[in-house]
Amino acid sequence: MNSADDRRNVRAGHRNGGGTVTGFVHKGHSPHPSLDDSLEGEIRAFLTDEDQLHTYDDLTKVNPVTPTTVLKCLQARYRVKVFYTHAGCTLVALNPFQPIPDLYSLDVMKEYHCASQPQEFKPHIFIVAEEAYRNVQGQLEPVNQSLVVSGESGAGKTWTSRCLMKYYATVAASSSVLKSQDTVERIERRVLDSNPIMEAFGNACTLRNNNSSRFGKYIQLQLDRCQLLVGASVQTYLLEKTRVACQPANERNFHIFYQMMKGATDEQRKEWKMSHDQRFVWLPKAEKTIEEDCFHDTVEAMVHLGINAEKQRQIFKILAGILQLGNVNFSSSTDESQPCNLQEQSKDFLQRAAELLCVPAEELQLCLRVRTLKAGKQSVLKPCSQAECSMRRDCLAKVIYAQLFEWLVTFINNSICADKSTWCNFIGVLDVYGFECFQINNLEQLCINYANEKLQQHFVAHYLRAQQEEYVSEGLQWSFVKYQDNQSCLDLIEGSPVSVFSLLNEESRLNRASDAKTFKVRLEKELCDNVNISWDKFSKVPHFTVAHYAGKVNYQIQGMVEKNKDPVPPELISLLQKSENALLHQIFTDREAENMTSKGLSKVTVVSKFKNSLESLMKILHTTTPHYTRCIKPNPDCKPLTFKKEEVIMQLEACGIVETIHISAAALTCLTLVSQLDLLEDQRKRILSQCAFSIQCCWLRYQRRRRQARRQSATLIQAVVRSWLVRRQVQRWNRAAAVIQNTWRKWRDLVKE
Ligand code: AOV
Ligand code: MG
Repeated sequence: MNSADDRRNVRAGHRNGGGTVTGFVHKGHSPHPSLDDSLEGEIRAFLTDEDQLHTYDDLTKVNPVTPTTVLKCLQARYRVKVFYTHAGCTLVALNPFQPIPDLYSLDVMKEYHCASQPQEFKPHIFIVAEEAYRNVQGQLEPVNQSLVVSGESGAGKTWTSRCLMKYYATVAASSSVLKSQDTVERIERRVLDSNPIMEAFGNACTLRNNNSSRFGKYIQLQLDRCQLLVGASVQTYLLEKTRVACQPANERNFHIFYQMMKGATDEQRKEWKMSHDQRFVWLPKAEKTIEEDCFHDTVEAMVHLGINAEKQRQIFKILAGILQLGNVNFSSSTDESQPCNLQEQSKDFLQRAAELLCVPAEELQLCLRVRTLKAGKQSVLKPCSQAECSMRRDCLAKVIYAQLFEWLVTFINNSICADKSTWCNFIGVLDVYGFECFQINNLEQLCINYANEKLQQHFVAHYLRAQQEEYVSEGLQWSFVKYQDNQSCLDLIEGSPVSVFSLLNEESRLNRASDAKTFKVRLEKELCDNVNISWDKFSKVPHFTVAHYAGKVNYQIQGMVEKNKDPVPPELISLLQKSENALLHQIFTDREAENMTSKGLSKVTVVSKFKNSLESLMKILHTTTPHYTRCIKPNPDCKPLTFKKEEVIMQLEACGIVETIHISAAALTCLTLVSQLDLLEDQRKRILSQCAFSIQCCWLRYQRRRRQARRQSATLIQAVVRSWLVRRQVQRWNRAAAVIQNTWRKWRDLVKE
């Protein structure tokens, strides 16, 4: 809908009593010549009513719906510490950036859970939770539910999903059912305890968020026939493993390393070969975050999930080994036929790393410095350059960490997943890494932002498009609200035959040293027609810019192909398979690990694997009823209770909140109409005119012609709608609206006679 239409419709609604009819078509000339002026006036009127702004629980009630009015309303609510607001079918959650006492207490949970109409309570994440919980049972048959939490990095997705999990662990607790063995913790507890472990190993402090998730997570909470929580299963997506060996400036490694450094006992320190003042290259210092104080909690959670003391020892020794490995450096070799030597001060670190990883030090050193090339049945040893040695060292750390993470997720699943025969439905909670745009972005950000594009598409497809199409099929005259369809951006990234991913994969399969410039030339040549990609001709660094739904992001090409190949030299895997650390040995001898290398290259590229896993996720989401929560980050510096308008408006626009409100507002109007049919004549007239502008026009025309028939006809509408509703038990708003329109037609014909 263009802006003129938009305003016209808004006006029509306002003139007739304050409801919004935004979205309904007004055909014919406008009765008001200076629409712009009057709209301005209305906005002013709305905005001067500042005292009342915070009382709008649902943004669909804001009138007129414009980015400015929506923003004002959210700001007013934020000022009085109200952080949740409905936006039709979605919930907007503003991040307070400080703990709010009693907002998520047990009593509050109970209140929402026990209410007969929770949606009449103040907006809260628990309303969404409760709605999904009640929906699971379904009217005819049970329906799985998904809670999709989105928003940019630091907006509050992980926090929100934790709240959701706590809610279900409380209201759906199988309270009296204690597991047969006393030693086994209750299932709700174990499900919740998966969080601190996964956050310790998968979250890190970034420039955007001190506790930023560096992996995506979809957790399915399994419910039995009585709707009690009997288990859960976690699916994770692409851990940003490069962080282990390389942290962007002013960012940090994964929390677990800091937790170990801070929380270790003297005995553990001795075992891990780290002194109090030990400096590790891979543990950059940044502003202190509370996450590092949680070692005890992490260990406790491990115990609850059944990770015994011996396994824990093995895990921490592996992690300590990784840290030592980070301090190993190589000197450059003058003779190319000779491998680079270890720097003198690195010898101790290498020795310690080998001891902690339980592999022979000699062999570890050899693996890092010498490449084995297979030529037929013969092996040729080739010394590595200084850069190659460092790359192999980093690669070793990354592969160990990533496999350890996978092992943990599998372990958690084994510990919390219920037997298929015991559960029948699930509520899924999706928490992925939020949209990111840094100074330097690479394959990691491309994947993260691609995941967010996918989710946005799911939202658009599922809600905005479906809702509008339904209106049309119901016979409502509906002017399509323009929403941002991100299909073209997704085509650019993942489409076929040519896209960034397909070219990246081709380049990765060519077994040649990757060259950023060549790749850039190919991108430019093959994708020049796509409006979502651009290049700064004057930039010295090869890069490309993608126009995402949430903003433009510059991606640096250097290193992208290599990251996509993610090669693991087979010598490293063989070395780890020999480890005497039982856990390390185990995770590298299972089938998965064997698949990992083929002539030293991963068979499946990083983006292909990621694309496949996201597609399976989308398939699951499509089989469930989704509920959307949009987390908004009110300021870029994570400051408590600080609301920056520019920051918020950008996020509102990017995720299509205003369009969502427009569409929902129309449906809401119909609801009001139907539910208030018992009102007096003139009130009804007002509501009717709110329903659709077309109805209103007809009503006025009719009124002029035949005043006397009015009462009679209105009664007729009421009767027809009522009987229809009763007969078909229709509860859906848009159906009701369609009925009203049809009735109107009948009524009009009647009047003509
Ligand atoms: P994210 O998950 O959306 O970012 P988080 O959920 O980690 O963001 O939230 C960031 C921080 O905001 C948290 O660590 C809390 O300190 C604070 N916070 C969020 N929601 C609330 C709330 N409701 N009440 C109090 N504090 C809150 V990322 O994982 O970076 O995409 O990748
Ligand atoms: Mg997060």
